Amino acid sequence: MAKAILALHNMPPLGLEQLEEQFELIRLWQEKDPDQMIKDRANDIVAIVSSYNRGVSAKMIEALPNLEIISTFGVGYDNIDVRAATGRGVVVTNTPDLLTADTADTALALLLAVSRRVVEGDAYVRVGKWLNGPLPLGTSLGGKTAGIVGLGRIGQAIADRVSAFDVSVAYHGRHEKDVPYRFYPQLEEMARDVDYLILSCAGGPETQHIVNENVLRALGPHGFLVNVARGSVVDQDALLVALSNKNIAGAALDVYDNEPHVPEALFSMDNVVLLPHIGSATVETRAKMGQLVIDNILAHFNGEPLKTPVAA
Ligand code: 8YV
Repeated sequence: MAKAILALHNMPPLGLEQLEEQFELIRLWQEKDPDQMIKDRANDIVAIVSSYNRGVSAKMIEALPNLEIISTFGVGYDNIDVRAATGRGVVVTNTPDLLTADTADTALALLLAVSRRVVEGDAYVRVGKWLNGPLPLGTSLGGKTAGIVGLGRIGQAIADRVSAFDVSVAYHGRHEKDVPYRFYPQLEEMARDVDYLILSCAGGPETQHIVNENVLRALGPHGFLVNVARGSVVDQDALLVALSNKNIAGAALDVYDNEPHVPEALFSMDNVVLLPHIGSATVETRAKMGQLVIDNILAHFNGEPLKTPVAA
């Protein structure tokens, strides 16, 4: 049996070539008929390389009888059916830690951009509006409070960074932690008390639409939403209504419901900043993430301990 790796996604800047030393590589995005390719090679596929926008369903796992490992290019694995994988004895690995700093930096970039009208200001200069008068005033960060949803590794790194800007931190999550920040068991209550609601929690059914109409109303007309987590955490329709009615001050988003599709209604709003899911998108970090994806696969087939298995 030929041992093949099914890559659902490329991993720039590193690429997948190292895997070709030991395995045949199926680059699915280059295939004319991806479904047929998977059917034809079902018995040969022993590993999958996935990513946040190319997930692995129970159906796919079931269709690949010799699958042993799913190695995902990212920290989030909400689009992988880990239960189905574990049930079949398939191991799942991800790339935690490496992308913590870059993703927290992205949250800070969004926070600053939306508060100080950075993107709007850039356009203002380019199109010559400055000649007619100054940009409307922005909002200070200092002295404000940020409520972080999900104080995991990325959330903690965001807390460290906003603290340096003299922003107080509160957090909401499943458990209270041993940290010097106020814990809110109720998200709506936290939203009422903070100026910035920053989302850095995992996606998946537990956090689906936890930022709903009530939470946005509680955040209020002076509150900003920053999302570097998953689009699924926010009820996107409720967000569109809150933004267009100015029920919240603004939103800065890196992630959306149906990426790369972004609701067009957002394009014309000057109180939003939109990024194309670039939380971890730096040359340095993506190279390290790619290497870890490869190292996990090689460790598995060499009978060595996995570097970063996800908890089943
Ligand atoms: C992606 C992410 O992994 O880590 C995650 O969960 O969402 C991102 O960092 C990255 O865009 C590569 O697929």
